[in-house]
Amino acid sequence: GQSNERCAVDGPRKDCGWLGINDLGCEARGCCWAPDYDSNKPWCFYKSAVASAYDMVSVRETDLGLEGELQLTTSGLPYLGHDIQQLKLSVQFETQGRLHVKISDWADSRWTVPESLLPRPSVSTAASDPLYAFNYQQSPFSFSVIRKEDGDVLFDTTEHSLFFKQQYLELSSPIAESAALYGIGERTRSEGIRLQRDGVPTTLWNKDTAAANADTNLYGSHPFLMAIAEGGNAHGIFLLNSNGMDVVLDKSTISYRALGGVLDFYFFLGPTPREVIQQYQEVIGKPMMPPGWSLGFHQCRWGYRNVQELDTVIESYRAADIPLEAMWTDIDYMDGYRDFTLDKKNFDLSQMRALVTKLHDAGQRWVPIIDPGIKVDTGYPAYDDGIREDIFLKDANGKRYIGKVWPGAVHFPDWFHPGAQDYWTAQLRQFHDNLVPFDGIWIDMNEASNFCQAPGEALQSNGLGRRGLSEAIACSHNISLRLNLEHPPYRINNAEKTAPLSEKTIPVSIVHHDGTFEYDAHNLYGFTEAQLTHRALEDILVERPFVLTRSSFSGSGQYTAHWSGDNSATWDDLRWSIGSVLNSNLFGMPMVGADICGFNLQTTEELCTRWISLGAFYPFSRAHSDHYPQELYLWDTVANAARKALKMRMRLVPYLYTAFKKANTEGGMVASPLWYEFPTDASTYDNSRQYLLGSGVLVSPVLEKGQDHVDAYIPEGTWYNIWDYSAIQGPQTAHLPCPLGEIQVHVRAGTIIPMQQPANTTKQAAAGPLDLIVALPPPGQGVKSAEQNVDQYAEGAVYMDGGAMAVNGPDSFTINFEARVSGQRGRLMAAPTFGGNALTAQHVPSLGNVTVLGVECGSQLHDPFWKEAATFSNVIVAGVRVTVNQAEYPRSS
Ligand code: MIG
Repeated sequence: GQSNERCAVDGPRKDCGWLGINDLGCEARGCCWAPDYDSNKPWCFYKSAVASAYDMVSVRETDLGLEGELQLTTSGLPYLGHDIQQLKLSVQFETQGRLHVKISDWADSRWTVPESLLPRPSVSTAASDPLYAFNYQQSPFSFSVIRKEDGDVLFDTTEHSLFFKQQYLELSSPIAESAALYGIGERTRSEGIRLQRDGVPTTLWNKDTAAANADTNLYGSHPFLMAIAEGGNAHGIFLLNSNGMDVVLDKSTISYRALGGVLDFYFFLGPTPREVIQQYQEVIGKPMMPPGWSLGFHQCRWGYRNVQELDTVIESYRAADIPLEAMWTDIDYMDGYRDFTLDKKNFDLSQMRALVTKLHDAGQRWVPIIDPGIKVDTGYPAYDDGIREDIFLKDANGKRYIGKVWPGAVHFPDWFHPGAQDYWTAQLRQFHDNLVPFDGIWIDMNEASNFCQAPGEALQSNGLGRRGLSEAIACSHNISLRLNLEHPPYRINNAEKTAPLSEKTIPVSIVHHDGTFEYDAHNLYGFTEAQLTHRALEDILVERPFVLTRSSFSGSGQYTAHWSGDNSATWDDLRWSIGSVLNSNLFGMPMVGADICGFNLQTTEELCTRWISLGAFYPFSRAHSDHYPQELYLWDTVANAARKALKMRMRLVPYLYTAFKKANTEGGMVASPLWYEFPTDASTYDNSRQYLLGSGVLVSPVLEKGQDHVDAYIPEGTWYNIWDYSAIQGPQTAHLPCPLGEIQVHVRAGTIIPMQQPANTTKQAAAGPLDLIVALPPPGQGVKSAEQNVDQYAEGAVYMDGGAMAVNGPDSFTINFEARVSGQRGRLMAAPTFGGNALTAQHVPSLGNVTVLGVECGSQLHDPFWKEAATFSNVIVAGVRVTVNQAEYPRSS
């Protein structure tokens, strides 16, 4: 027993407590207590018996790799519970860049993320020439993953214990101190997206904590890590496990500590960051293709009081000539916060219909919010249907769980119930078909958030029920006192408190219809809701679905857009928003934005001005606030900035849409950190102040009060200011002027950017011709073409599909553009491919202005130089317009 041993205060400490444990609690665990104010060493730590080991007692080769049996030989950390004696190791060489290493219980009876929710890629033969080697030792069992090319050890458990207990799994590996690490969220990263190696656990446990709280667990869980080694080789590690967990990174080690499930690891060998993301998305699914309209600008506020107020906002945007694609409505529209209903007085049915008709007639959209909690209220159809179909979550005694959210007492749908999809689709359908035809759905509070403070807390459900019966409803009592679920022996660092896992959410002792414990599936609640909502909209709408979710898990990006949650109107939050947008992209949810101008607190004119200049270039661009009126037309400075930035966004919609199509079909990010494109440039690794949209647009905002310049890192190559076309040469850090109302945005030489007209809705914008910016590198620089004698080269593409449901459907087309300059001759080519028949592609726009950057005005301007480029009507060379013919451009009819 460890209790007779002495406490080695100066040695390495293995954490035996949690934040807030005291000397008595610590001693009760038989551990050592030694406060240490100078470092972040644990104060409560084990005396010994800290090792755990297994032997591999048998191993055999399989078609895909190998399978082995592990037997416990050394049991450690008795306080954390009993060990599972016999384990199964399965190693699969799935693809050249992807290795799958799974350690589960021998009987395979433990919780794993259901295939129905996240189908794993099927593999039938082992990769023939993988980029990795997998090595193992039998006694004690350990394994390592090595990059064959250079022998780099990516993961190695040799020096570390393997713990596999009922409620505690642990596996660790060295990770090079020189590696730049990213991922492991969702979390607002106050220090930027590069992970700190400070030993503070990053906790994955979905929680309704405002995003304004930096460096704590938030709404989503993504156990995915990206590492860039010195020299630029990247790899990824994904632990597919939905249980609560801590991931601890210090200078030399990464350690995973999960509260259940199995150790299901995927290793992605890259070697580029883009390839790592693509390999990751082959497992979790590629990002959904957003409908084109969702790339317009969105306005929301919590606190719009009535239809007239919505109408005033819409009209004011029109009057101010600021783009507005979609008007949003928060929970205010509902009748007593009942989902799928309208408040009779302030959001009268016929007035709401008239408003939405008016929006639709103007090419605009309406998106309402839906929360998962269904009000307990007999006579309310969503409640009655749910009772009849028995789809609400129940406690272990078979009683429906009662929680508290905005409507008062609620039941929560059990998304794992086989009837849940039909129930949810039917509710959304009746709302859409019989009440108001929404264009997309915003799902909030799906961690799930629960206001019940204590079991038995009385709920004032808004007065009387519909039938006039008075209700005496209370938060459900703790279903059963499963303390081992509420307070597992190992405490994850949940919201940095000593809170039980169920704090502010559905109790973890709830059992789903299929027997799943909420303990295991908690982190999947928002993911399943998003999946069901997406599928419901596929049935109900004729257009591609648009769902916006707060809570997420690895794989959510296949179904939904995401916003970063409740930020505040502060300069810190403005700055942090870039990291949140980039992390969401890293996690496979590229359609993402932060609440522009800030959600909590009163914004200021200057902050809001800077925020819209930046937010216009978020992949998902929505202004939202907690009751504060901060629509963009309310201040002249903000309105001017909004017009400037949002009109440029509207110009860029074809470019953005094409970037989303690429992510949707090939995998990848849409907004990316600079290292995504420039992985060997170490000066990009700590940059969380700028980002790229697609591979050709660089966004460099001002993020501090009172500044009129931005210090922007300009990566290798030539870059052109998107407004005045001035060129700047990288790599350098440039001190660029950026007065209030402006933002620095650059186009990368080598890129052709498709642009539409600067209208206020995507529909109007798409009605006009397509313009191109052809950004040529200066002669002799950055030539990508394999062809000989090409001095300047640029390429780009545009994908369009008229908003059809299917990607690459019959109405879709892609035009690949290439510009080549050899000596005094230039040529611009457009090569179309049609998803269906060229004749059915009705949406091919005509070509408008083509702006060619990177050629000198003068000798090259005239014949014969642009004769061969002669495909477009108005070609502007170095600012001068020349007329050419349009022979080669595909015409629709
Ligand atoms: O308890 O619906 O993050 O965007 O405005 C707050 C009201 C509930 C939280 C969301 C926020 C939304 C608010 N919701």
